[in-house]
Amino acid sequence: MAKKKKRNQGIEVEHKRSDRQPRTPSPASANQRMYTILDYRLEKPSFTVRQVRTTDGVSYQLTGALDAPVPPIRESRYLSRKQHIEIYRWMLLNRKMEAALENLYKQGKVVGGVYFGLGQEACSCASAYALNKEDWLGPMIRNQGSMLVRGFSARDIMMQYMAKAGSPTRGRDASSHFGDTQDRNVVAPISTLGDLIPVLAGVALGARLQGRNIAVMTYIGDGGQSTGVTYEGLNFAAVQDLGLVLFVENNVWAYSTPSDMQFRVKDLAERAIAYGIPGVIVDGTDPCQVYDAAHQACERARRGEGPTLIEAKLMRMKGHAIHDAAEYVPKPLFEYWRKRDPIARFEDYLLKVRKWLTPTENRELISGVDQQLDADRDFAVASPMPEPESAAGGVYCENGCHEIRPKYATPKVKAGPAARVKPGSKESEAAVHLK
Ligand SMILES: Cc1ncc(C[n+]2csc(CCOP(=O)(O)OP(=O)(O)O)c2C)c(N)n1
Ligand SMILES: [Mg+2]
Repeated sequence: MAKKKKRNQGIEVEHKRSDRQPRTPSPASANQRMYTILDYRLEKPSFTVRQVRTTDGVSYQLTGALDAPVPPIRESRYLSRKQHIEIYRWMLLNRKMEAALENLYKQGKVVGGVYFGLGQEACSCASAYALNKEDWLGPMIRNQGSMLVRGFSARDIMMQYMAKAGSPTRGRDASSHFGDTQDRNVVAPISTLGDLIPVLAGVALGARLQGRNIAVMTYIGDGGQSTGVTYEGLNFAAVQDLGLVLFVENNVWAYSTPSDMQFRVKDLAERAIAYGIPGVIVDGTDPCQVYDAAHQACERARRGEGPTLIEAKLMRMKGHAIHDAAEYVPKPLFEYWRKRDPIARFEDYLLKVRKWLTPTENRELISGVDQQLDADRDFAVASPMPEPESAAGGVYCENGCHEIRPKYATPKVKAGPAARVKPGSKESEAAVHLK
């Protein structure tokens, strides 16, 4: 009975720890329920982006306190000095690798587009850093930092974007749709938004059936969380007490739709109340807050107590992908978040506040990252493309041993607008057979 009570009040559980917040005042009436959401932030940004319809289309109007002082980094309760520096290095590698990818794209070496996590490095890197080896990760396309932390190299990611023969998918995909279910416990990103949530819940269920509780971490955006499958997956994890750690990366934009057009709750962490699970808010530009929340959620997952929803507030500092110049974003919003840059603030924290890195050590660390990236980029650029004849193999199975026979072989009519085919003509008969 006592256990049941604790479970049903899951949202309260986190507050019994050392960062206890003032008790919620008694409800004014017995009919009124009160819920609390743990909020780690040292600053609560207050701005709104509203869509304004004009005769030419739409634009976005920004209002709010944009000159607020930049918040400090919140001291971590768990991370050692060494771990701080490791996370800082991952964040640098994440950013510099994406800058290198942008250059490769501009040199025409990338096949397809490039997706960036600029401004989101703290969230990607510090969250994945909280996972143990036997836990699982399901990154989204912007979480390239998480993939680095989980053991993929910048070389793997660059080769993948260039569709090289030696890339993780051997040239079968040209962005980050790759994982490793054998060694690194990484489910490949799924572009259908929200679908990773039930998949990761399933991974946790699979582990449970083998007698283990593990943490399974995945991400969803402020836009993607609107999908039905997000509800289904998270609700399933909640009722089954599966160890899902869901980061809702609220980066203000879903492509060109501002979050104000996406949901009406004040904070997306409030959604946790409806699932009956803990909801936490962190400043997604502060790696210490991200790590601490992720660590607590992972520990809860490993204890078999169920999922946690962590909303990370941050900003997508580029367009949706390289083809999107993000012209629709009001410029002062970029200014506001640039002052809250996760890497510059963490660097400042390590050098000036904690004094855990001297300027010389920092320069050495940065040049080590640069050297590693240069070597990875040169290797990736020089490596060969796959042989065209190999294209059909290794798509549906790892070894490429399954022959895929084309059902209809070479088209008998030239592809072209269907309207041009005259009804009743020979070509139209062939077109019917081709369907
Ligand atoms: C189910 C589904 N609907 C639509 C899309 C097309 N789509 C790809 S990314 C995107 C916007 C995603 O925004 P958000 O979830 O906020 O993530 P962010 O890009 O900000 O990281 C959309 C609509 C999709 N991939 N899947
Ligand atoms: Mg978004």
